[in-house]
Amino acid sequence: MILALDETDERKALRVAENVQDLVDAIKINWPLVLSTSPEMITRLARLAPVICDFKIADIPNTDRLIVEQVRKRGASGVIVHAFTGTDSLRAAVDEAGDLDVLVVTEMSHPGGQEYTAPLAERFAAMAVEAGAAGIIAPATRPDRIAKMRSIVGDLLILSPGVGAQGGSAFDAIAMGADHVIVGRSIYAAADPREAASKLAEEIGKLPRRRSPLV
Ligand code: NUP
Repeated sequence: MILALDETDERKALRVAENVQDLVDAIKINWPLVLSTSPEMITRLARLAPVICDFKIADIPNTDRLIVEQVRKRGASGVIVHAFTGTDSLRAAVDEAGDLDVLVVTEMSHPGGQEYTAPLAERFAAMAVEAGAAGIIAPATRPDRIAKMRSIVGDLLILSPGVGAQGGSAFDAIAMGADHVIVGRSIYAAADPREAASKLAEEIGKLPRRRSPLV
């Protein structure tokens, strides 16, 4: 399970991270937390757990490369990149990544994800394999699509957001082939984040684990 820490209050964010760090495989951070605090947050959180920077990088190869370099230097373990910018951009990100896991967005979990990302998701997944990415992001809100993506990406990591607040089930996502679920509001906005994380861990703990923990 991966915590999506979109909490914009720095103290609360750190409190939640410290509270659940032993229950999660990684902490994913996105623009809300980085912009409300500072990029230094990447390094601070990396002392607690592996950090995935969900910056959804989507630019020309040179800019992608420069962003990945900064993420890597700050101590992150993974970075999320879009595929729609094309093979050259994706390859530039992977080439710069080194030990950093590049995770490629396929089909997005929200309803709008069905408009533009879903029709191209199979191609994005194949691009991730060809570019040498570490894994993909696939929607827990549509678990059948996780199974489809698994048939394309083989052993690559599949991380699935959309659990809880967006309506998806952690159990179903893992049962359909995800390696990790990504959970934000259902944990960090819960009255008791640790209890919420424990319940989810218990739910998915009933399933056989496909692989060892992330990074
Ligand atoms: O398709 C995606 N859906 C999604 O929700 C790709 C993502 N990276 N995310 C991210 O996962 C989203 O930006 C947020 O950080 C997290 C889900 O949060 P929540 O809905 O569990 O609060």
